[in-house]
Amino acid sequence: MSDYTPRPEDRFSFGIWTVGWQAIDVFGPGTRAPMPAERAVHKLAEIGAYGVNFHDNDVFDFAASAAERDERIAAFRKALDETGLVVTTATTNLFSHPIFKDGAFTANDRDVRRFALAKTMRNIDLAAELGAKVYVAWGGREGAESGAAKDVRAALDRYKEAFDLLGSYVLDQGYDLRFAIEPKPNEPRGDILLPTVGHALAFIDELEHPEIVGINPEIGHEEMAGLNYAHGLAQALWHGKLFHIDLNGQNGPRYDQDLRFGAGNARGAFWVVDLIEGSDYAGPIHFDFKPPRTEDDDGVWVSAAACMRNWLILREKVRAFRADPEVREALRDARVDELATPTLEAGETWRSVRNFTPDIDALAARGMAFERLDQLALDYLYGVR
Ligand SMILES: [Mn+2]
Repeated sequence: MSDYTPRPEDRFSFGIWTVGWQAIDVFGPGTRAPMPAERAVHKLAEIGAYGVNFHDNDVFDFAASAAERDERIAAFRKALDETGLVVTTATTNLFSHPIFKDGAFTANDRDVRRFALAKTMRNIDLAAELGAKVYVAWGGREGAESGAAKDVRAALDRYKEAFDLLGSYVLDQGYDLRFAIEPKPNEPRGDILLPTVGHALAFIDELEHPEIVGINPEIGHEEMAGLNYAHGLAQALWHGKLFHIDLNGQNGPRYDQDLRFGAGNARGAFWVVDLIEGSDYAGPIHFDFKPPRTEDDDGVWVSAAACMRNWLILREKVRAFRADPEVREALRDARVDELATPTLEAGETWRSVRNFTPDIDALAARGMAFERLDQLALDYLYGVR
């Protein structure tokens, strides 16, 4: 029997808001009691997590007085000290309060934008103090439901202005902190700005401090747009921009399901683990899921533990897949390694291939043997190999 016990070296982390979600949705009130951040920290430590990620308002209320804020942060910090859990990541809630109904950094109202920057800088101070290395920016309210209401090019100017300012702030303060933009196509806004990995990567190139801005792709968000999450991760790695990951489960293009990791698109999850295992990604293995509304407190911890368990199960499977001699042979037959060979020899130019004529009929007739390779992966995933 395999051992799927999570260990600190697995670097599993959870958002405080995931297990703390009261399951309030658009059709009804919460089904679970509010959970103070310190309880989430203690319970996450019990089930084997290594780190946590928090929004400012996961720890203290939006309307908290200075004294209440200090008291809530002290309780959070005490729980971190007692458990040894690491704060890997932090972020700002720029979406719940009605002031952010038209967005934060790209709200038409200038005072809202200025307040959003202030709120973010205050929480960056706390993030740095608690040792976070990544600061996530999910712009869920940055967008529109209608055409004329949002000048998208002006909104992108303001979005850039915000990241340029926040980048300067982090550098001026000497914080060891990098930003990770989290793309999402829609929900809560009808259309969100920076909707996919590709949009975000192109945006980062336009910033003043692009070296400290990367991305935080989420499985559900990419799959809502019908995209291949593992391919998005691979491109982010190729650009040197995979600063963080948000793992969960999703069943194709529909509302954001936030299922536990490994539920939803299981085949996609297999390739995600395979990619990360074979990469130099060294950040947290972070879960951003929501225990379904059907679950009580026990169910919350069952689903959180299952995120880690499913990662470890899939990790065992992808390692066995990669070590299998028959897989290695199938990879060769599929000529996967040949893609790593540059198309031109050293010293060759376009002149070398301008008149290149291969045996066209032979190449056209040659099978690629991809199905055998893919079935070997499915045999591992389905547990028969
Ligand atoms: Mn989500």
